[in-house]
Amino acid sequence: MLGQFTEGEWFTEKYFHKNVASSFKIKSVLHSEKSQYQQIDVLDTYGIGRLLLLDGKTMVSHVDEFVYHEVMGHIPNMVHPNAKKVLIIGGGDGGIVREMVKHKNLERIDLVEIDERVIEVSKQFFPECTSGLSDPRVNVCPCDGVEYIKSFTDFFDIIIIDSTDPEDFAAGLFTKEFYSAVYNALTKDGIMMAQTENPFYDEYGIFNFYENLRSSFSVVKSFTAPMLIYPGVFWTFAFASKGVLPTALNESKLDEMSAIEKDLKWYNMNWHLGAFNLSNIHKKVTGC
Ligand code: AG3
Repeated sequence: MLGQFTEGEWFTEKYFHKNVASSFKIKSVLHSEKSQYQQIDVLDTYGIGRLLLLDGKTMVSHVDEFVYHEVMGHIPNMVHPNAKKVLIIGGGDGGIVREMVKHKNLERIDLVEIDERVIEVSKQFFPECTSGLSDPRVNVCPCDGVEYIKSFTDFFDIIIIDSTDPEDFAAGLFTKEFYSAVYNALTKDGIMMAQTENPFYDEYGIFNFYENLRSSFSVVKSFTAPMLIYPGVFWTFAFASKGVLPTALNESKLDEMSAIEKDLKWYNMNWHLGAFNLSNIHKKVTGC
């Protein structure tokens, strides 16, 4: 036993007002600590390999991390006409940076994670996620993204909000004020991406995040990709921009992406083009 978990028992995340749950059988407990911001645990599990938990919520597992990180990393790069500067807020596990560094046109990638311990624990237990952090274009800043972004105007081409659920210190990453600061920090062709929870359970009132996005951005779209370890699996993501459309692929990137996508496990350009056709429940809950 380490922290609150014991080998051979089950880790359970309860959600949707704690009336529904997902469970994973624990093979061993690799790490457990309380940082300044949250409880951080790493479990090895029988079904899904290593699992990173923040405050008892599933964040990253070997079985599906590539889905989340590939879609967040490649969609904006494939439609931005000429991206050079990227900001990732949250995402201390490094998974999105790993996908970003595959794009040669990027010159600067800032990773702003409020909890430095998430970065260190990820380096130790999820080295396949953090491999991009040593790229010379990457600057890691252990600080508050909400404050960081306020000092930039018309600067980043792509901003990714890789947050946890909209509770506690992450709640500020889903507000009108924050999205307006993101808008100001973006260049004229700028694109913002964010994770936006599960529309079936709609525990946090997803429509509001999308309304908040629409109060700043003229293009606000949504798509889904399965995240096996997140509540209810059916996971949604937002794409917002000042005019760039999510399905207008940048022709000058087609050859590079054809080469990159050969080694990806989820993303390919045909999937990308279809991803923005939404089911009725998804349209209704997001207003997209
Ligand atoms: N971001 C977490 C998404 C929300 C998960 N919610 C939950 N388990 N209740 C993951 C960071 C991956 N880079």
